[in-house]
Amino acid sequence: MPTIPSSLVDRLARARCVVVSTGAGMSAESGVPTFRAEGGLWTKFKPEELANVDAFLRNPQMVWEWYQSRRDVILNCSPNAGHTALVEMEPLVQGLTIVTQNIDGLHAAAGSTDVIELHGNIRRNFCQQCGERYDDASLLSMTEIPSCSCGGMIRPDVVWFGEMLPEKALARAERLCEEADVFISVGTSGVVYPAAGLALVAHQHHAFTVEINPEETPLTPYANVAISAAAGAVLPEVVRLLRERTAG
Ligand code: BV8
Ligand code: ZN
Repeated sequence: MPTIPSSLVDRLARARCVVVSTGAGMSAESGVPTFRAEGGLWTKFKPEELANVDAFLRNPQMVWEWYQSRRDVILNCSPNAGHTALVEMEPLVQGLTIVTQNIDGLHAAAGSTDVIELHGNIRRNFCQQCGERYDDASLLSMTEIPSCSCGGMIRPDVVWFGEMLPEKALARAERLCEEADVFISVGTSGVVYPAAGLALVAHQHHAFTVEINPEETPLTPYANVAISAAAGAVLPEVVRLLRERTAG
Protein backbone atom coordinates (compact mmCIF):
# COMPACT_ATOMS: atom_id res chain seq x y z
CA MET A 1 0.00 0.00 0.00
CA PRO A 2 1.59 3.35 -1.00
CA THR A 3 2.29 5.85 1.80
CA ILE A 4 0.24 9.01 1.44
CA PRO A 5 1.72 12.00 3.29
CA SER A 6 -0.81 13.50 5.74
CA SER A 7 0.06 16.92 4.28
CA LEU A 8 -1.71 15.90 1.06
CA VAL A 9 -4.88 14.79 2.88
CA ASP A 10 -4.85 17.98 5.00
CA ARG A 11 -4.48 20.18 1.93
CA LEU A 12 -7.22 18.37 0.01
CA ALA A 13 -9.61 18.56 2.98
CA ARG A 14 -9.10 22.36 3.19
CA ALA A 15 -8.86 23.12 -0.56
CA ARG A 16 -11.37 25.27 -2.48
CA CYS A 17 -9.91 24.47 -5.91
CA VAL A 18 -8.25 21.16 -6.85
CA VAL A 19 -6.84 20.34 -10.31
CA VAL A 20 -5.94 16.77 -11.24
CA SER A 21 -3.91 16.66 -14.48
CA THR A 22 -3.78 13.23 -16.09
CA GLY A 23 -1.75 11.59 -18.84
CA ALA A 24 -1.57 8.16 -20.45
CA GLY A 25 -0.37 6.52 -17.22
CA MET A 26 -3.82 7.21 -15.73
CA SER A 27 -5.30 4.77 -18.27
CA ALA A 28 -2.43 2.25 -18.30
CA GLU A 29 -4.20 0.01 -15.75
CA SER A 30 -7.25 0.04 -18.03
CA GLY A 31 -5.15 -1.52 -20.79
CA VAL A 32 -4.73 1.65 -22.89
CA PRO A 33 -1.14 1.67 -24.23
CA THR A 34 0.97 4.61 -23.06
CA PHE A 35 3.19 6.55 -25.45
CA ARG A 36 6.71 6.39 -24.12
CA ALA A 37 6.84 3.23 -22.04
CA GLU A 38 8.49 0.08 -23.36
CA GLY A 39 6.39 -1.05 -26.35
CA GLY A 40 4.38 2.18 -26.13
CA LEU A 41 2.77 3.85 -29.11
CA TRP A 42 5.61 6.21 -29.95
CA THR A 43 8.21 3.45 -29.72
CA LYS A 44 6.50 1.79 -32.70
CA PHE A 45 5.66 4.97 -34.60
CA LYS A 46 7.09 8.49 -34.55
CA PRO A 47 4.60 11.30 -33.86
CA GLU A 48 5.77 13.09 -37.02
CA GLU A 49 4.83 9.97 -39.01
CA LEU A 50 1.27 9.71 -37.77
CA ALA A 51 -0.05 12.23 -35.25
CA ASN A 52 0.18 15.37 -37.37
CA VAL A 53 -1.84 16.97 -40.12
CA ASP A 54 0.92 16.67 -42.78
CA ALA A 55 1.06 12.90 -42.28
CA PHE A 56 -2.74 12.85 -42.57
CA LEU A 57 -2.76 14.88 -45.79
CA ARG A 58 0.10 12.76 -47.19
CA ASN A 59 -1.45 9.41 -46.29
CA PRO A 60 -4.96 9.82 -44.90
CA GLN A 61 -5.84 6.12 -45.14
CA MET A 62 -2.76 5.08 -43.09
CA VAL A 63 -3.44 7.65 -40.36
CA TRP A 64 -7.15 6.74 -40.33
CA GLU A 65 -6.24 3.03 -39.93
CA TRP A 66 -3.82 3.83 -37.07
CA TYR A 67 -6.59 5.62 -35.21
CA GLN A 68 -9.06 2.82 -35.97
CA SER A 69 -6.58 0.32 -34.48
CA ARG A 70 -6.29 2.50 -31.35
CA ARG A 71 -10.08 2.86 -31.17
CA ASP A 72 -10.42 -0.93 -31.32
CA VAL A 73 -8.32 -1.10 -28.13
CA ILE A 74 -9.70 1.95 -26.33
CA LEU A 75 -13.39 1.24 -26.98
CA ASN A 76 -12.90 -2.11 -25.19
CA CYS A 77 -11.20 -0.55 -22.15
CA SER A 78 -13.01 0.39 -18.96
CA PRO A 79 -12.17 2.92 -16.27
CA ASN A 80 -9.80 1.56 -13.61
CA ALA A 81 -9.69 2.02 -9.81
CA GLY A 82 -7.87 5.33 -10.30
CA HIS A 83 -10.65 6.77 -12.48
CA THR A 84 -13.26 5.55 -10.00
CA ALA A 85 -11.36 7.07 -7.07
CA LEU A 86 -11.44 10.48 -8.79
CA VAL A 87 -15.23 10.17 -9.09
CA GLU A 88 -15.47 9.29 -5.38
CA MET A 89 -13.19 12.24 -4.53
CA GLU A 90 -15.62 14.76 -6.03
CA PRO A 91 -17.99 15.03 -3.03
CA LEU A 92 -15.05 14.92 -0.60
CA VAL A 93 -13.19 18.00 -1.89
CA GLN A 94 -14.35 21.42 -3.08
CA GLY A 95 -13.95 22.38 -6.75
CA LEU A 96 -12.35 19.27 -8.29
CA THR A 97 -11.56 19.58 -12.01
CA ILE A 98 -9.78 16.98 -14.11
CA VAL A 99 -7.56 18.27 -16.93
CA THR A 100 -6.61 15.38 -19.18
CA GLN A 101 -4.26 14.88 -22.12
CA ASN A 102 -5.94 11.53 -22.71
CA ILE A 103 -8.26 11.06 -25.66
CA ASP A 104 -9.87 7.84 -24.36
CA GLY A 105 -12.89 9.40 -22.63
CA LEU A 106 -12.41 7.15 -19.56
CA HIS A 107 -12.79 9.93 -16.96
CA ALA A 108 -16.28 10.78 -18.25
CA ALA A 109 -17.07 7.06 -18.63
CA ALA A 110 -16.18 6.58 -14.94
CA GLY A 111 -18.58 9.41 -13.99
CA SER A 112 -16.30 12.42 -13.42
CA THR A 113 -18.45 15.51 -13.98
CA ASP A 114 -15.87 18.24 -14.68
CA VAL A 115 -13.32 17.05 -17.24
CA ILE A 116 -11.30 19.32 -19.55
CA GLU A 117 -10.04 17.37 -22.60
CA LEU A 118 -6.94 19.24 -23.80
CA HIS A 119 -6.17 16.93 -26.73
CA GLY A 120 -9.67 15.97 -27.89
CA ASN A 121 -11.42 12.62 -27.86
CA ILE A 122 -10.84 9.59 -30.11
CA ARG A 123 -14.57 8.75 -30.02
CA ARG A 124 -15.37 11.93 -32.00
CA ASN A 125 -14.56 12.97 -35.60
CA PHE A 126 -14.80 16.06 -37.80
CA CYS A 127 -14.24 17.06 -41.44
CA GLN A 128 -10.72 18.34 -42.11
CA GLN A 129 -12.12 20.65 -44.80
CA CYS A 130 -15.29 22.25 -43.39
CA GLY A 131 -15.19 21.29 -39.70
CA GLU A 132 -18.54 19.47 -39.81
CA ARG A 133 -18.80 17.13 -36.80
CA TYR A 134 -19.19 13.37 -37.32
CA ASP A 135 -19.66 11.84 -33.88
CA ASP A 136 -21.84 8.96 -34.95
CA ALA A 137 -20.42 5.71 -33.53
CA SER A 138 -20.87 3.97 -36.90
CA LEU A 139 -17.77 5.76 -38.21
CA LEU A 140 -15.65 4.13 -35.50
CA SER A 141 -15.72 0.79 -37.30
CA MET A 142 -15.12 2.06 -40.86
CA THR A 143 -11.91 0.66 -42.34
CA GLU A 144 -11.93 3.06 -45.32
CA ILE A 145 -11.54 6.73 -44.40
CA PRO A 146 -15.00 8.32 -44.80
CA SER A 147 -15.69 11.53 -46.74
CA CYS A 148 -17.74 14.50 -45.70
CA SER A 149 -20.72 15.76 -47.73
CA CYS A 150 -18.45 18.64 -48.77
CA GLY A 151 -15.97 16.14 -50.23
CA GLY A 152 -13.44 16.73 -47.44
CA MET A 153 -11.79 13.91 -45.43
CA ILE A 154 -13.10 13.00 -41.97
CA ARG A 155 -10.47 12.80 -39.18
CA PRO A 156 -10.39 11.93 -35.48
CA ASP A 157 -11.20 14.84 -33.18
CA VAL A 158 -7.76 14.84 -31.55
CA VAL A 159 -5.09 17.57 -31.37
CA TRP A 160 -2.11 16.66 -33.54
CA PHE A 161 1.46 17.90 -33.06
CA GLY A 162 1.77 21.44 -34.38
CA GLU A 163 -1.97 22.06 -33.89
CA MET A 164 -3.37 24.52 -31.37
CA LEU A 165 -5.21 23.11 -28.37
CA PRO A 166 -8.91 23.97 -28.00
CA GLU A 167 -8.67 27.60 -26.90
CA LYS A 168 -11.41 27.67 -24.26
CA ALA A 169 -10.28 24.37 -22.74
CA LEU A 170 -6.68 25.51 -22.41
CA ALA A 171 -7.63 28.95 -21.08
CA ARG A 172 -9.89 27.43 -18.41
CA ALA A 173 -7.22 24.88 -17.46
CA GLU A 174 -4.61 27.61 -17.10
CA ARG A 175 -6.94 29.80 -15.00
CA LEU A 176 -7.74 26.88 -12.70
CA CYS A 177 -4.03 26.13 -12.26
CA GLU A 178 -3.47 29.75 -11.23
CA GLU A 179 -6.21 29.41 -8.60
CA ALA A 180 -5.51 25.83 -7.51
CA ASP A 181 -4.84 25.11 -3.84
CA VAL A 182 -3.79 21.57 -4.80
CA PHE A 183 -2.46 20.39 -8.19
CA ILE A 184 -2.02 16.65 -8.72
CA SER A 185 -0.19 15.37 -11.83
CA VAL A 186 -1.00 11.70 -12.50
CA GLY A 187 0.63 9.44 -15.10
CA THR A 188 2.25 11.93 -17.41
CA SER A 189 5.85 12.04 -18.61
CA GLY A 190 5.54 15.83 -18.69
CA VAL A 191 7.16 16.34 -22.10
CA VAL A 192 4.31 17.52 -24.32
CA TYR A 193 3.54 21.23 -24.18
CA PRO A 194 1.53 23.30 -23.45
CA ALA A 195 -0.16 20.57 -21.30
CA ALA A 196 3.03 19.84 -19.36
CA GLY A 197 3.37 23.54 -18.58
CA LEU A 198 0.26 23.49 -16.38
CA ALA A 199 2.25 21.95 -13.54
CA LEU A 200 4.63 24.89 -13.67
CA VAL A 201 1.74 27.39 -13.67
CA ALA A 202 0.32 25.74 -10.54
CA HIS A 203 3.73 25.64 -8.87
CA GLN A 204 4.40 29.31 -9.67
CA HIS A 205 1.03 30.23 -8.17
CA HIS A 206 1.87 28.42 -4.93
CA ALA A 207 -0.39 25.41 -5.31
CA PHE A 208 0.52 22.40 -3.21
CA THR A 209 1.81 20.22 -6.06
CA VAL A 210 1.79 16.43 -6.11
CA GLU A 211 3.07 13.94 -8.68
CA ILE A 212 1.79 10.35 -8.85
CA ASN A 213 4.05 8.37 -11.19
CA PRO A 214 6.22 5.26 -10.71
CA GLU A 215 8.98 7.13 -12.55
CA GLU A 216 10.63 10.54 -12.14
CA THR A 217 9.76 13.12 -14.80
CA PRO A 218 10.80 16.71 -15.64
CA LEU A 219 7.87 17.74 -13.40
CA THR A 220 9.16 15.90 -10.30
CA PRO A 221 11.39 18.81 -9.13
CA TYR A 222 8.28 21.03 -8.99
CA ALA A 223 6.33 18.62 -6.78
CA ASN A 224 5.95 19.23 -3.06
CA VAL A 225 5.13 15.53 -2.82
CA ALA A 226 6.14 12.82 -5.34
CA ILE A 227 4.46 9.44 -4.83
CA SER A 228 6.31 6.81 -6.82
CA ALA A 229 3.45 4.36 -7.32
CA ALA A 230 0.60 3.54 -9.70
CA ALA A 231 -2.51 5.72 -9.96
CA GLY A 232 -4.78 2.73 -9.38
CA ALA A 233 -3.15 2.11 -6.00
CA VAL A 234 -2.57 5.68 -4.81
CA LEU A 235 -5.85 7.43 -5.65
CA PRO A 236 -8.16 4.95 -3.84
CA GLU A 237 -5.89 5.25 -0.76
CA VAL A 238 -6.14 9.06 -0.89
CA VAL A 239 -9.93 8.77 -1.02
CA ARG A 240 -9.95 6.31 1.91
CA LEU A 241 -7.89 8.71 4.05
CA LEU A 242 -10.07 11.68 3.01
CA ARG A 243 -13.18 9.76 4.04
CA GLU A 244 -11.55 8.93 7.39
CA ARG A 245 -10.70 12.61 7.83
CA THR A 246 -14.16 13.91 6.93
CA ALA A 247 -15.83 11.19 9.05
CA GLY A 248 -13.97 12.93 11.89
C1 BV8 B 1 1.15 23.17 -29.88
C2 BV8 B 1 -3.41 13.48 -29.19
C3 BV8 B 1 1.15 25.38 -30.65
C4 BV8 B 1 -3.13 12.73 -30.47
C5 BV8 B 1 -1.24 14.30 -28.46
C6 BV8 B 1 9.90 21.93 -28.39
C7 BV8 B 1 9.75 22.24 -27.05
C8 BV8 B 1 8.50 22.35 -26.48
C9 BV8 B 1 7.36 22.15 -27.25
C10 BV8 B 1 7.53 21.82 -28.56
C11 BV8 B 1 8.77 21.72 -29.15
N1 BV8 B 1 8.58 21.40 -30.45
C12 BV8 B 1 7.26 21.28 -30.71
C13 BV8 B 1 6.62 21.57 -29.56
C14 BV8 B 1 5.23 21.57 -29.38
C15 BV8 B 1 4.71 20.15 -29.23
C16 BV8 B 1 5.45 19.37 -28.16
O1 BV8 B 1 5.24 19.59 -26.98
N2 BV8 B 1 6.33 18.45 -28.60
C17 BV8 B 1 7.07 17.65 -27.64
C18 BV8 B 1 7.15 16.21 -28.14
C19 BV8 B 1 8.45 18.28 -27.49
N3 BV8 B 1 3.34 20.34 -28.83
C20 BV8 B 1 2.41 20.50 -29.79
O2 BV8 B 1 2.60 20.40 -30.97
C21 BV8 B 1 1.03 20.87 -29.25
N4 BV8 B 1 0.54 21.99 -29.97
O3 BV8 B 1 2.17 23.36 -29.26
O4 BV8 B 1 0.50 24.15 -30.60
C22 BV8 B 1 1.97 25.30 -31.87
C23 BV8 B 1 1.33 25.48 -33.07
C24 BV8 B 1 2.10 25.45 -34.23
C25 BV8 B 1 3.47 25.20 -34.17
C26 BV8 B 1 4.10 24.98 -32.93
C27 BV8 B 1 3.35 25.03 -31.78
C28 BV8 B 1 0.06 19.73 -29.47
C29 BV8 B 1 0.45 18.57 -28.61
C30 BV8 B 1 -0.67 17.55 -28.61
C31 BV8 B 1 -0.25 16.33 -29.40
N5 BV8 B 1 -1.29 15.31 -29.27
N6 BV8 B 1 -2.23 13.42 -28.33
C32 BV8 B 1 -2.98 11.26 -30.24
O5 BV8 B 1 -3.03 10.79 -29.08
O6 BV8 B 1 -2.84 10.55 -31.25
S1 BV8 B 1 0.13 14.13 -27.49
C33 BV8 B 1 0.03 12.69 -26.63
O7 BV8 B 1 1.34 12.48 -26.11
C34 BV8 B 1 -0.86 12.72 -25.41
O8 BV8 B 1 -2.04 13.43 -25.59
C35 BV8 B 1 0.01 13.29 -24.32
O9 BV8 B 1 -0.06 14.67 -24.30
C36 BV8 B 1 1.35 12.86 -24.80
C37 BV8 B 1 1.75 11.59 -24.08
O10 BV8 B 1 2.27 11.97 -22.93
P1 BV8 B 1 1.76 11.25 -21.60
O11 BV8 B 1 0.27 11.33 -21.52
O12 BV8 B 1 2.54 11.87 -20.54
O13 BV8 B 1 2.11 9.71 -21.80
P2 BV8 B 1 3.56 9.01 -21.75
O14 BV8 B 1 3.41 7.65 -22.30
O15 BV8 B 1 4.57 9.94 -22.32
O16 BV8 B 1 3.87 8.92 -20.18
C38 BV8 B 1 3.10 8.06 -19.37
C39 BV8 B 1 3.58 8.28 -17.96
O17 BV8 B 1 2.75 7.52 -17.07
C40 BV8 B 1 5.01 7.80 -17.72
O18 BV8 B 1 5.72 8.80 -17.03
C41 BV8 B 1 4.85 6.54 -16.84
O19 BV8 B 1 5.89 6.42 -15.91
C42 BV8 B 1 3.55 6.82 -16.15
N7 BV8 B 1 2.77 5.64 -15.76
C43 BV8 B 1 2.71 4.44 -16.39
N8 BV8 B 1 1.83 3.64 -15.73
C44 BV8 B 1 1.33 4.38 -14.70
C45 BV8 B 1 1.92 5.65 -14.72
N9 BV8 B 1 1.64 6.61 -13.82
C46 BV8 B 1 0.74 6.31 -12.87
N10 BV8 B 1 0.10 5.11 -12.78
C47 BV8 B 1 0.38 4.13 -13.68
N11 BV8 B 1 -0.24 2.93 -13.57
ZN1 ZN C 1 -16.76 18.80 -44.87
